[in-house]
Amino acid sequence: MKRVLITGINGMDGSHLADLLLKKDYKVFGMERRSSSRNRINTLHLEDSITFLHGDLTDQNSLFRCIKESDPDEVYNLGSQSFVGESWNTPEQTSNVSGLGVMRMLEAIREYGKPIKFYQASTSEMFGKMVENPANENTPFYPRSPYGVAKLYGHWIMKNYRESYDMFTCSGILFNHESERRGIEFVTRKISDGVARIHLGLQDKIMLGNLDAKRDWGYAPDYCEAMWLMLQQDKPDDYVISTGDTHSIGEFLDIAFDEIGLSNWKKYVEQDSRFMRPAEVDVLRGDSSKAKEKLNWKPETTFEELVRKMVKSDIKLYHQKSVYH
Ligand code: NAP
Ligand code: G4F
Repeated sequence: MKRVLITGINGMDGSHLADLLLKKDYKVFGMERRSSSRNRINTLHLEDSITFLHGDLTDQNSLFRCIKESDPDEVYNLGSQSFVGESWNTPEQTSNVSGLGVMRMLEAIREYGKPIKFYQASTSEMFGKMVENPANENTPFYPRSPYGVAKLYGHWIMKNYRESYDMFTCSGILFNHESERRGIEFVTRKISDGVARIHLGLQDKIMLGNLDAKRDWGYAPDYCEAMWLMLQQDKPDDYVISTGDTHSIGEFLDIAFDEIGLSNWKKYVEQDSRFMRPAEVDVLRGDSSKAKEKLNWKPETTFEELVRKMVKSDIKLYHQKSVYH
């Protein structure tokens, strides 16, 4: 039985990846940070099937210990301060976790000595102000936020450890992917939750920032399959994972409101300067031909299916709560 350590286990991707690897018969260890109130909304269903370990990407010794206790064949480093907007408020913390944290985990693996395969969660935010559209593995980077810059350090240090120490390290340059488990502050979940609340009479308006932004949105469980495939190859490499299509926030709103039978979302959406960013990534679109060819991977879930799934799930969640809040 293969053993795996996943950082960021309670996040969206961490929980979906654990679901996938349990199905593939892995022994799963999930690293979480200590918190004053437990945050296992996404992993409650996994409490009896995986082992939780306490560790923090800013604490080197905790990573040594997590590696030792899990003795993994594969490590998926999904832990990160992953909210781009927040990275301007906490640039130092973001750089420490999402940048230096990668180096610390690589050091822990290197010191342990066993040939562990390593996956780094890189991001399309590294392309930022896209110099080529769609972007592929050879497109130059141009990050536009402290988060994007931190992730670029993580990406390069991963590559450097591959070249310096012959380690099996891979990077998935994943474009935006979403699911029913997405954090509530990200625009897609903010919309699906807001639409559910409007449908149930709990809210009148959704306050948003830049409505002109366009993203290449895919479905998180499809993307977790790609992460796993990368570590099953003979040689380590980096891959862009994307749908190849880009959609505006307006298009997301069209489908989300259509799901509750409303055609004119403009009556329910207001722009609010609090949600504007100091520097914006206007558009993202990826070319995942390499993943298609080498990993035999392609996205299964369409944009429309994704939006409808998220709205349906949020309506269901409110129905399941005895008291709406
Ligand atoms: P997410 O839901 O925000 O999950 C991130 C996880 O990282 C959370 O469980 C969080 O734990 C954990 N974390 C934060 N700080 C940490 C620290 N100091 N030490 C250890 N763990 C820490 O993010 P996601 O959407 O699943 O994304 C997974 C990874 O892929 C992230 O690295 C993200 O940057 C990257 N990525 C995401 C996308 C996307 O569209 N979703 C695209 C490209 C790349 P707490 O719950 O304790 O905060
Ligand atoms: O949903 P978002 O916050 O995601 P963003 O910034 O694209 O980052 C996500 O995807 C990256 C991959 O490309 C990941 F690396 C990263 O960890 C994260 O998962 O914002 C999407 C767009 C932005 O242009 C933002 O300005 O939506 C725009 N937006 C407009 N109104 C809003 C809002 N974003 C948020 N979060 N909230 C708003 O009210």
